[in-house]
Amino acid sequence: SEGKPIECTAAVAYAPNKPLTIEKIIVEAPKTDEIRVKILKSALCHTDAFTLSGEDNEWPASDFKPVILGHEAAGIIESVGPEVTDLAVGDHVILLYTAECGECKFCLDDRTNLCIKVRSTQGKGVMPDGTTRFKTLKGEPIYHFMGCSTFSDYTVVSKHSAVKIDKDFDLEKAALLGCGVATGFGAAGYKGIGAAKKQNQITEGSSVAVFGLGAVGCSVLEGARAAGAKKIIAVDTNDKKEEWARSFGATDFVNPTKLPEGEDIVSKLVSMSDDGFGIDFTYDCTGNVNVMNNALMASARGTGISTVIGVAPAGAQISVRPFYLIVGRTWTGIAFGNIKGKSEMNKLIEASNQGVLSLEKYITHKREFKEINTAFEDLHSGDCLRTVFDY
Ligand code: NAD
Ligand code: AHE
Ligand code: ZN
Ligand code: ZN
Repeated sequence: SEGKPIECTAAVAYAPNKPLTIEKIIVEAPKTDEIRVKILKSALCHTDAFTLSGEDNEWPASDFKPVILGHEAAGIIESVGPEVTDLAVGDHVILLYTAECGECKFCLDDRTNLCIKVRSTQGKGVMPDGTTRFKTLKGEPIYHFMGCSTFSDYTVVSKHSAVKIDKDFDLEKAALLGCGVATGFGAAGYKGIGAAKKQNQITEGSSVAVFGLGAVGCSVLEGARAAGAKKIIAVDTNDKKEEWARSFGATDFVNPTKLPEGEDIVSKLVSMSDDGFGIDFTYDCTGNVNVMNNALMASARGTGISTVIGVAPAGAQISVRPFYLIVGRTWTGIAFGNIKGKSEMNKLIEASNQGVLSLEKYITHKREFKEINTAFEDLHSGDCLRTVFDY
């Protein structure tokens, strides 16, 4: 089908909070600098659910356009458009919602991964030329999502939005490296991977607190263990997460809703630090701005670093007394673990092969692609880290 449209099955989102529609669609051929990928394994991330809720700043409920969601997946290149030289038909790839063109101001700066080559059109749900490669059978455009749109048998992405991996690396594990688990592990900065803007790497013997123990939070825990943190405090409102958290390296578990009368999570965490001045590295992996505020306040006076990873609903704002920053705390945020997807993916694969990053433990559910709507329910059940779909 080189150069020709493909008819295939996709799960299309037509309106906020409505189930996805499984239907036949047309996927156009890749244009210049684009590739068409046959998706083999895709996972469901909380951000897909967040977007489907209509609460995403870039996909406001008011003008929700039909869109194919999904951004955590691995597949095989079916065809390439003109000018594609570093990727070829048959290559196994992980899709990158944070692209890496290797040439822009941000790709040339080792402090960040925020490539801008395709970001503006990506935020509008179209390809770099402003049009879509997806159409309904009636010929209407269906929009792209995060430059990936993995909830389809085939997708078209920029050549900058995919990284080639070894053909013998397990594709279910590869799919997870497309978002959540890579994000948390990169945020911890083990051996400089992602490295949370280099200076924010978790150091040997430090204290860490992670709020929100989904796939993202659990991979921060694993990254903290790998980086040699001494005290790793897992914080979640769901007690069922404690066992998992400890298996990923947590030394302590705190449920903020179960604290004794008059005690709050900030003073609790500060009291757990060796010197009583707070926790060296804290992370929000919930998307809840009150948690973000608490994570900052619980970080250490003078040297604490608090990282926002969770995606907050449209309009939500963080706020603390400025004095918390005056006395030396750093408040920062991170996208895709600050990982440069093309140049650093092999470090994550190596960490997986060495057993430092236990990818298989995050796959708690497996489903057929056509069961995708049930998978959204799994995500909210509280006992799911990642559901991986088989296409
Ligand atoms: P998830 O929903 O699976 O996990 C969230 C966890 O937070 C759950 O265990 C839940 O019990 C817990 N939680 C909810 N409210 C809490 C509270 N008030 N205090 C403590 N714990 C609380 O989500 P996920 O897939 O792990 O993603 C986590 C967040 O990170 C989401 O907001 C997602 O959109 C975002 N995300 C961001 C990036 C990025 O690059 N910045 C990448 C992936 C995911
Ligand atoms: N459209 C959202 C952006 C939300 C957001 O922060 N996205 C994260 C990835 S979440 C993946 O599960 C991110 O990496 N952002 C960097 C970027 O370039 O957007 C909103 O709130 O507007
Ligand atoms: Zn995600
Ligand atoms: Zn770039």
